[in-house]
Amino acid sequence: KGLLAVILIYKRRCRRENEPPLDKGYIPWLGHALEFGRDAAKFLSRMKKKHGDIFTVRAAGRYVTVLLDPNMYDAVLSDTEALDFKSVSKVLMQRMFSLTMPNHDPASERAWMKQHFHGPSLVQLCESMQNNLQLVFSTTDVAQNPQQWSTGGLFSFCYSLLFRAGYLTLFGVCENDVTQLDTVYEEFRKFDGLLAKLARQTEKREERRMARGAQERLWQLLSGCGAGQSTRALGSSWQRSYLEHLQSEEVEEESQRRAMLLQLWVTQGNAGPAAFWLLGFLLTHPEAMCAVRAEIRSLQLQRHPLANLQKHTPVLDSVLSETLRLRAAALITREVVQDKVLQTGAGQEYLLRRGDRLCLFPFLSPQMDPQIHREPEKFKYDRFLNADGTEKKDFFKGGVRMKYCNMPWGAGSNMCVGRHFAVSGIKQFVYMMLTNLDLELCDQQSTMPPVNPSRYGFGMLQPIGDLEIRYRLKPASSS
Ligand code: HEM
Ligand code: U51
Ligand code: U51
Repeated sequence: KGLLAVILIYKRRCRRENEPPLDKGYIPWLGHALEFGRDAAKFLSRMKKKHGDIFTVRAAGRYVTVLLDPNMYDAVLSDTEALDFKSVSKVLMQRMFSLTMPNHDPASERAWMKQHFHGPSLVQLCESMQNNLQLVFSTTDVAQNPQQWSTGGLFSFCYSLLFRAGYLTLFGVCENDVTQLDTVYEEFRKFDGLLAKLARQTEKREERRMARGAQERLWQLLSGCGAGQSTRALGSSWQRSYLEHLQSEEVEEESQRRAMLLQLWVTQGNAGPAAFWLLGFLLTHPEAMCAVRAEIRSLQLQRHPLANLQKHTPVLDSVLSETLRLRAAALITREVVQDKVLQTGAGQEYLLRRGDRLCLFPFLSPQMDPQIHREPEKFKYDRFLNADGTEKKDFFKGGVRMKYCNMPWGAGSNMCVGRHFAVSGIKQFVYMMLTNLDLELCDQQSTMPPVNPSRYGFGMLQPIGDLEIRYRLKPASSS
């Protein structure tokens, strides 16, 4: 009877005056949820064609208003009164990480993160990351058998190296036990592979069992060297500081343990995949590879200290921006906690209803918008370069200059806190691989593997399959 009432209530919803076009789909309650989850990019571009830059869809009992006009993103994201991040992240934390934190305050968490990932601490973290990348690289087969070619998948190669180095930097291992890294990486990949399903609650029973098992083992591995959770036993000062932060918020002990896995995903889940796409694009676009190698050679001739590497690589920066434009695809979701009026540039007004959700998807616009970027599906390494070699920042849509032509980090008050750390790590890694390795495709004809469409929404995309590469240490003289 309750169910019937719920169905009747949902059935009654219809578009009111001044509300965005409403598209409920044919399936009761579920609406468009399946199509949304299977391939959000495809689904949302279909809806965009049908309805324009703003519309409301039903997905699993929820009404989600989707906004795809980048000129409105700022105004929307700055209204944290009416649009709430907390309730959405609460649901996701529970589903993905089995984590509840009743006193959790995203604002103070953000402030705490900033202390570490901005300013002087950032410089230290980046240095430590550089050292750990070198350390991790030196333990690979290829570094230990000079002259000998190794083969393998580029995705695994990038993800495992960046993950291990990042893990050493932020979490650390017990008594220099580097074998722990292999275990953590393996369990993390199992878990990471199931995250999208957990978030949508579409996992099969067997998958649920696997995910929870990996979670359990990761909680254990992350909980420090000693038996109990004493802060002293933890491997790194960042992790200790995080624990103290949680304790100051009176998060209970079990949740403290579980929150470590959330942080592991937040800090390590994106850089590896980003580095994969970047190197993959270079390997499949020889003119881009040439341009990057030329830039590196000129840096070496000028004997730039590594610290300057961050500032003097316009070509590599453009390649990275282009990679993120094509493969960074977070879905920015907020809960509407007060009725709200949205104003379009054209002067039109749309009502948002309290209790609905609002989603922005910068991947569709500005990133893949053909009115802003010509041939948007194509990788063009110099898309973000001016003719004089400086960074290109002017992009137009219908004659109007765009404030945002690329939004891999989101925008406004919740913009990615870790973006400088991520960029630094990716650039260090790419530089290290290109200067230390002979790196080539196993099959010169191979193309980039396709994107896994079920991961739209979760940050950096991942491939289905991998790109087979061959690599060996460069003879010392030629590096
Ligand atoms: C938030 C993307 C790497 C930490 C975000 C958001 C995006 C994003 C789009 C905004 C979410 C929203 O507004 O709903 C990326 C991409 C990365 C990356 C593309 C790598 C290529 C990292 C790293 C860290 C990190 C390495 C940590 C060291 C965070 C945190 C937030 C966030 C803590 C939440 C900020 C807040 O709630 O105010 N990220 N990120 N991210 N990111 Fe990243
Ligand atoms: O939200 C539910 O209860 C299930 C809805 C399942 C269908 C789509 C999920 C989408 C839509 C838009 N509803 N909220 C947004 C959700 C996207 C989730 C991806 C978030 C990834 C977050 C990673 C931290
Ligand atoms: O629904 C949203 O608005 C969040 C979608 C965000 C998707 C990807 C952004 C992630 C990844 C890891 N990139 N940077 C980190 C960012 C995580 C943000 C913390 C959100 C907490 C969600 C709890 C599951």
